[in-house]
Amino acid sequence: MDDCCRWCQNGGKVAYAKLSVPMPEITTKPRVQVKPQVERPKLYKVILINDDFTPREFVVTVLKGEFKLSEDQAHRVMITAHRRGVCVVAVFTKDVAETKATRATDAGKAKGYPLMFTTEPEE
Ligand code: TYC
Repeated sequence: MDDCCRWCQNGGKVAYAKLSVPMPEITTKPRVQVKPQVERPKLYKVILINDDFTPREFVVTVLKGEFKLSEDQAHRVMITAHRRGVCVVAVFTKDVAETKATRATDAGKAKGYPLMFTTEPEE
């Protein structure tokens, strides 16, 4: 007859404790909506502004060079700005829009023209 220990009174039998107790399965629902890991970058419009001095052909050349528009697309954008005062050229991420607007404006400045491109966030 084996004694378990001097504190046990189990009639001489050794008592073995179960060592691993199974955990109850608990599922929890997140209290707040999980934010998606990737987000679409905010887009910015590059806007061409009309003036009375820059030659039409120069505006078309800048639009083709900086924004990769075809002759036809560049002419349409130029004539829209000429008639209405402004025209959206294209949309890009913030950095790209600002860089292109600055480069295109500087191209006019280098020739002494007041040609102007600005950027604004899309709705
Ligand atoms: N209005 C200019 C002209 O008549 C041409 C022009 C068009 C200039 C569009 C700027 O964004 C512009 N020579």
